Amino acid sequence: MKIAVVGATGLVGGEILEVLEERNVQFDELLLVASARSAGTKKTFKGKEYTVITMEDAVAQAPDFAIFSAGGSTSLEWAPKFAAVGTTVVDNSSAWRMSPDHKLIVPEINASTLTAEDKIIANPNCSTIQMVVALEPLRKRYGLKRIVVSTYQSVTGSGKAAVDQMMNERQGIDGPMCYAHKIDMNALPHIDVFLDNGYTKEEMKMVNETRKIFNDYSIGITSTTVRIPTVGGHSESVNVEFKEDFDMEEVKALLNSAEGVVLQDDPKHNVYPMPLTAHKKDEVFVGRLRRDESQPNTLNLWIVADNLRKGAATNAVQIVEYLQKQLKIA
Ligand code: 2RA
Repeated sequence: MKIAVVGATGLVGGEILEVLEERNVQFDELLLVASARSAGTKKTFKGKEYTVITMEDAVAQAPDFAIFSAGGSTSLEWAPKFAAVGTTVVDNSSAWRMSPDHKLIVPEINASTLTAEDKIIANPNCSTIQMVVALEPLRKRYGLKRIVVSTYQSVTGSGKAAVDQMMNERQGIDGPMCYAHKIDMNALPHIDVFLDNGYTKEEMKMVNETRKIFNDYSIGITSTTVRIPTVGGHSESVNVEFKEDFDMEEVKALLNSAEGVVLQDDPKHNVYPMPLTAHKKDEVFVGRLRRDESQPNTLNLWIVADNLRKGAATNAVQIVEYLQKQLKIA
């Protein structure tokens, strides 16, 4: 099996390599791919040195899989070229997520919809993935009526330069700005660009992607996404109204047994999910469960996951694992 990591020199690219190693994904050949500017640089993987190659060279080698984290415009241009030589592409950008002809996959929820004909598969936005993984067992049991979500998103979601800005500010160093404002000691209710409806693209991704993944366009969803000066993971406060009432002990049992979910809910002993404890982990962590006493059938929960892991690299690698194991691709 030949696999390409496209955008291998970026934060998510590096995380993809870590996940491939940790999960011992078997392959015969690994291609590290980046822009012409980065081609020729060296990266070490599992003790072996690799030379980063260009997109053209990677397509010519027709890998079985290509995991992309290289931005939407690169994906729009190059994913079809890889697919044309038989490569199955798993793309982390937003380029294909809302395309009616492409699937938006979270393995715990809808991997079973995949077929060998799917050559460009979209990985959802990080903030969407962790929310739908946590809600899936509750959706199946109680039905979803409405979701109100507020996020507290790690700076790593914007990439290495944003982390550098935060650390420079923390050390009192003037440096390049990735955000409209200082990020350290601050909270920015501004992730991606503002749209005509007053929401940001990030907020509308959570609305639109969630409905597509659950294949339920009746769910009411509203979102506020906020950047905070942390690394390690995104946190989300979710208020979810179900179609029917729920039993709290059953909710905890459903979450405890749900694939990819870890329940951390013991406030009396200061046990609840946090970015510091979710960092470099592949699961979605859920806690602070409490009934919303202001309206029936409604639950509050706190959801944390490493946005570079389950929010991007791990979810993409899990899709490749599913294709290999269930569909016997490569
Ligand atoms: C962010 N979800 O956190 C977006 C893209 N990774 O910046």
